[in-house]
Amino acid sequence: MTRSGFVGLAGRPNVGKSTLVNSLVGSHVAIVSSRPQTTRRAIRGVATDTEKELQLVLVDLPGVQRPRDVLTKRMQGRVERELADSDVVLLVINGEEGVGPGDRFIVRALLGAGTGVPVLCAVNKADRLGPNELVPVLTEAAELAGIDEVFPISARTGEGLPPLLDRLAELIPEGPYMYPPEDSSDQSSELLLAELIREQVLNRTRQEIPHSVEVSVLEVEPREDGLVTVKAEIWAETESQKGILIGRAGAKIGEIGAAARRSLERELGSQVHLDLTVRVRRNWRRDEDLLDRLGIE
Ligand SMILES: Nc1nc2c(ncn2[C@@H]2O[C@H](COP(=O)(O)OP(=O)(O)OP(=O)(O)O)[C@@H](O)[C@H]2O)c(=O)[nH]1
Ligand SMILES: [Mg+2]
Repeated sequence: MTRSGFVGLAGRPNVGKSTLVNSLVGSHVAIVSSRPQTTRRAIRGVATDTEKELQLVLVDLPGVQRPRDVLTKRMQGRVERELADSDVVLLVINGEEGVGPGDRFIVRALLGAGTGVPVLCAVNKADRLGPNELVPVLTEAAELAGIDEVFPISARTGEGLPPLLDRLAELIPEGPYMYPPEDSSDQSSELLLAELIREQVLNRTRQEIPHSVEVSVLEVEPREDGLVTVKAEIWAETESQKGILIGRAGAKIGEIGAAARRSLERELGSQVHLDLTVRVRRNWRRDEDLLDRLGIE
């Protein structure tokens, strides 16, 4: 009998939830950056082990934060619904920073929701800590009310993942696979490509720019000679942000474009011609209809 179920990832921004999803799925399904609030949508990463007849559907979620605008309010609403619908919640903590008020807030919210969903805790970035630094964080995490089990892990190196996986597997109910075993995520190909482009923007911009940018893929066209043409827009909210994204004599957009093209080529396994334009879309973060169409709900 197969088992299949949802593992919801809860945690503050930047603790490594998306890195962990990629590591468990074994491919780059969720974008990662050193900027907080990288993830905007609930992305399902699918990890199927046909020998063990087990499918974990890892629900990567935006980091829990105080909403600032319609965009972040929607992101939080989605987090709450997804966590309530999970079979297991995995609270991810940044081991480098230890347990803080933000983590306590999330735990209280999880318990307060009264869903009865079991909550495990992963203390991430263990690769950055010596044993003397790790133990106190594990103890603090274990003392959080409602957390029974704590796993030290490194999403980056894969250290500590096997025992966590075994425990998750025990908590997943029997039932048919929810996704075909060969799938690695539920995203459309256009959305994944747009996210990969946004990842390169996040890696190369600072301050308010990462939060102000969205990417939309308009066209993906395989050509006869095997090359794939991808046409995409990078949205900024103001003319000045647009200027920064383009850079002096187009230097910044050139850099973003070159890195994004390499990333798309890895994903598509073919050569890519990437046609990028920067466009001002004022207040896209407040436009409810647009956010609906972007799948940020
Ligand atoms: N050293 C180390 N760095 C890590 C590890 N996991 C994640 N990181 C880094 O931490 C940063 C944030 O990682 P993400 O996976 O984007 O974090 P997130 O929790 O998904 O963040 P949001 O989407 O903003 O909520 C990136 O720079 C990662 O490379 C880890 O195990 N070790
Ligand atoms: Mg993320």
